[in-house]
Amino acid sequence: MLEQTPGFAHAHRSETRCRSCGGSNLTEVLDLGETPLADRLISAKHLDEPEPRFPLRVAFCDECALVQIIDTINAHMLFDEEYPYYSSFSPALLAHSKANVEALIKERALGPDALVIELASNDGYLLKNYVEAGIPVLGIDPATGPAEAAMAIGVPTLKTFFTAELARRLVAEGKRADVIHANNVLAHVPDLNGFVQGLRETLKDDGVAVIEVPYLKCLIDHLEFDTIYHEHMCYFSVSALDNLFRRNGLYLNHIQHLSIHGGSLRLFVERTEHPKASIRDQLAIERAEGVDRIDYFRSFARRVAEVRADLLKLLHKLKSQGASLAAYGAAAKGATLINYVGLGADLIDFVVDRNVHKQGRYMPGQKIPILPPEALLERKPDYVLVLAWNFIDEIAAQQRAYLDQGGRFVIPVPNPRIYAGRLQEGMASA
Ligand code: DWN
Ligand code: ZN
Repeated sequence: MLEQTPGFAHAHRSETRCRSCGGSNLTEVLDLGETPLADRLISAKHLDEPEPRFPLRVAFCDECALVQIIDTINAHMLFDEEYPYYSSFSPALLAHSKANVEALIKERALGPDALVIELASNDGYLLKNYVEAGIPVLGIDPATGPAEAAMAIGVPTLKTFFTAELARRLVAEGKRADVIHANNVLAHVPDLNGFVQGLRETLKDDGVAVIEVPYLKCLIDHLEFDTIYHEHMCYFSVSALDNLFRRNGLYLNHIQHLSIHGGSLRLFVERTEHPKASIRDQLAIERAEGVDRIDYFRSFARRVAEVRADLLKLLHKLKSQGASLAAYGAAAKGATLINYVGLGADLIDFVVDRNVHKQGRYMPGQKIPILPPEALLERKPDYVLVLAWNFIDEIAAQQRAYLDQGGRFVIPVPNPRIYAGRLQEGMASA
């Protein structure tokens, strides 16, 4: 099952140097223990087979302020033919991407002679909007299923990883882009500097790279520790991003704050420097709050352990009252949460998810079965732990009938609490 890849003696490597600046001043700030791969859902026929588990440790670089995991997993294991994530199963994500594309087409007067490239283009959830507008596009994504789904809806896609070498090939073919999208991929690349150099090569002189990343400050402030898993090698502050781009001849000129995925940044990166106030202001905020210094992370591990204790206490209390429990969202972050907190099939009867590629499989580690959302009204669990808490509004609207019939949600972070269709504070109500 574990494939040996040249130059990768084993599936796992412990880093001793920073992924961005190469420095060796990495200070560990959180250890989530031996963890299965978050998106490696188990199919029924493999249920009895040994499952790979790897250390999952987070460190801060004292030189460039980058927060990163020190455990690198072979990318071919993370994004293989079984990779189950399809962006189009989230209407909110589709609407978010469509609005972004429409704004860029207008702002940059993009037309049939332009070229838009997306890195980690998945199932064409974003590029399809350019295709509909008659603007040439190229998607790049190594995951077989999503890439083929994109091609099936008319989004040309290269099924491969984006590297500096591929960038040089594209440039040689005359494919330099007016706009490069890279959503939720900068954190996923093993060769960060090579990836950014590839971005620079592939961007037209007056082109812009529009990049979305989860924002480190939201992760720490809102205790979103479950968004830490092996696919996410880096956790970005504006300080660390500014250092990374500058070192590779690009400039972070503007940022927008987004609520998606628990709080993200949309970065506007170009080949010439003309920073807007949004950058200066956020760098000043980070300096003032110490996001670029180790002390900011000292209490994180303790606070994460408190969430684990509180969630376990709440769920065991509900169980002891005779309640039945299920969960919503076979998300990667859900795999981190159930394995770190220790939520097994003894506590959670099943997980539901709209993604048909996930249904019928089992959650990594805890092996909890994944069913279609209809199972909530069919089996009527008393409580549902929302693992995809980042889409709570959408899921609550969709599950109105379940909530109206007395079903209740449990929201795990930043503090475990009951949700009955409107937020109820703390645990007291349990
Ligand atoms: O970086 C990544 C982020 C962007 O997406 C990837 N590495 C993997 C993935 O992380 P995740 O799996 O934690 O992401 P989501 O988007 O929070 O996953 C939500 C899950 O919930 C998906 O499997 C889809 C499902 N879902 C659903 O069943 N009903 C989502 C919505 C909105 C719904 O209504
Ligand atoms: Zn560094």
